[in-house]
Amino acid sequence: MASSLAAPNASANNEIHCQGMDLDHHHDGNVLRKHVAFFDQNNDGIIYPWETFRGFREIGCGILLSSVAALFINMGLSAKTRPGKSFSLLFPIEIKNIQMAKHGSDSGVYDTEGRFVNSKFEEIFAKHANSNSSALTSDELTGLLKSNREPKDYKGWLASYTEWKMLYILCKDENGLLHKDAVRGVYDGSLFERMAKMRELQLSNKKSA
Ligand SMILES: [Ca+2]
Repeated sequence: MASSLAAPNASANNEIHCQGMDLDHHHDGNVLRKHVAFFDQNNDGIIYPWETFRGFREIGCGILLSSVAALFINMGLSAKTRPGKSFSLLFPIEIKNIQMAKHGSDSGVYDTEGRFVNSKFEEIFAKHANSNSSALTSDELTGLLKSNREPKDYKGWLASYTEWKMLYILCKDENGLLHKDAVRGVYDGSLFERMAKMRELQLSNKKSA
């Protein structure tokens, strides 16, 4: 589903968004929080569905996909990040507790405290990037997802599948490769900022053209 929704918005210049970045590598602190902080538009530590929606729009996703993502993510994660608090129909996600919303069948690149585990990150490419050591093909990505699956963890399977496939669609280059730098930038959140800036630039160029 994600592919059919996102495809019309995936521009031919995707590789410009995602590659050739000299990223600052964070080895300490809660990198998982940095990963999601982009979506907290007003920096109040809470992500509401409309902020998730705007974040997805800013990185180039269509209205329908952004709506589905916002509902899916906020409804799925809100309660997990608000331990001891009553249910809220506004589905807020509290960033300080985001590590509590980690799902199973993932790559283990975030540990239980939300820290970045470089060895697990390197393992993804050591094990699965066979045709090109610093990038994944679509088939290699499918292999990665299958090998991460924990038995009967269907929610984790779906969450991982959705995240990785969306990333692939948005960031693959013209040869269908998902580059290591782009994946690293997703883990620490820096890629989202760059994609949003690139998109802003492209839109203003279009207007002035
Ligand atoms: Ca907010």
